[in-house]
Amino acid sequence: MSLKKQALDILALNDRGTYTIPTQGLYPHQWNWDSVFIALGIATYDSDRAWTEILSLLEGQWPDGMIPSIIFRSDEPGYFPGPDRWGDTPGAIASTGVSQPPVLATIVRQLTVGDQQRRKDVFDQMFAWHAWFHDKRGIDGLITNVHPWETGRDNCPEWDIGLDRMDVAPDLAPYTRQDNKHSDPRFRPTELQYDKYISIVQFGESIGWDQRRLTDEGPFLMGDPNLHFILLRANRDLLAMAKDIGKPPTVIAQIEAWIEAGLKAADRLWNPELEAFTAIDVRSGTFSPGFSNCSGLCFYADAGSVEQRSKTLAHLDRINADVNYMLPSWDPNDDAFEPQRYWCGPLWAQMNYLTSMGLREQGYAAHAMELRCGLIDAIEKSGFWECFDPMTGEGCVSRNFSWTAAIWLAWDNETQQQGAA
Ligand code: 9WN
Repeated sequence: MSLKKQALDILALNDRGTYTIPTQGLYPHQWNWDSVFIALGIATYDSDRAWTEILSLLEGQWPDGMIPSIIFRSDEPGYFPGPDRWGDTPGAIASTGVSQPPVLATIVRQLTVGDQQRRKDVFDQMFAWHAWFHDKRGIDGLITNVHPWETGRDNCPEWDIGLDRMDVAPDLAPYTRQDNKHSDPRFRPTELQYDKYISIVQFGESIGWDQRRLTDEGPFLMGDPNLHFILLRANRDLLAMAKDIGKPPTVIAQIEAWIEAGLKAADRLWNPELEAFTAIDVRSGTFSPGFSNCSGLCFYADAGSVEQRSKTLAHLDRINADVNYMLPSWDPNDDAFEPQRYWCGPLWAQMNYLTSMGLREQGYAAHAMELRCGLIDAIEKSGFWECFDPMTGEGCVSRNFSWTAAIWLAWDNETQQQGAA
């Protein structure tokens, strides 16, 4: 069967009418940034259904503007922690109490070229979400995260510094993991990491999900290049849409101020020892020790000095020489590199998509192509997995994965259009 047919079948298989699950079994609900990438793929053959995916995600928005990482749309018991563990959340639909990387405005801008009405329909909700990030997770312009799940990069070794500094809650209520029933435990986070993930959830629930308190007083607080650069880029796209649909000067000025603050604060993520953008433990000032697959998002955000960008390209070249399939989620030079364990090494479709997009926009077509080929080669070898071993191209964790299929379709569509032009 052709790869295109396989990708279309996966999106059909995971379609739940108005939203799409990431994969059957392991992730039976609606995930935030998954839905946005999925919309990008669906848009290649059904723009109305793609738009429904975006609107359904927005239905989960909280009154304070946050769009949660997971919207629990069914009673499906196969995912832990489910709605019971997150407790009472203020959105119209039960959800988690943390967010995920805001790729929404960037993809909405792509999906609505020439369609001012759709932009108008969702603008205020996107603006409110960005305001939420700045108000609730901002520390002098730096966007932080209170939980590794909020970064979308769960067990990346970046978070070890912050997790090592926190204790498992002494009164942690007993729980049973479900993820390891659906996938091989050697691919997934460890038991101790899960105890800490659930301890943070327990803390958030105990303070009624007061989001500023969670940032200021919670057990975990790190600055994340993924959230920071993705929001910075999303603000640029929001600004372009604000101008296109004639938003008032106050709105334009607010977004411009966010961009300026984001550009300035990016320097706080520059690890002087490694000479790369990495996560930082905000409370201790300690930097993460390796280059991850969001370190190169400075191009996507159009941030960083000439020198920072050239050092970043040098890291990409170094890593390209070490692996067979770009771009690993963790630095192959670091001891914590594990090529098959989730965010400790495997390459991920959505990260290759974003990094490669930034590189291409900034004029680094060859580097962009290495990332595109890394993913496409892995898919050709193994199929549409959640992530892939960067040494062998073998698929890891879950198969029939929605965003991997969606990104393949988006790139395939782009190639067809270029060929036709
Ligand atoms: C927790 C759904 C999600 C992705 C994340 C990825 C993983 C969940 C988990 O799966 O996280 O949100 O249980 O491991 O890390 O990026 O959105 O695909």
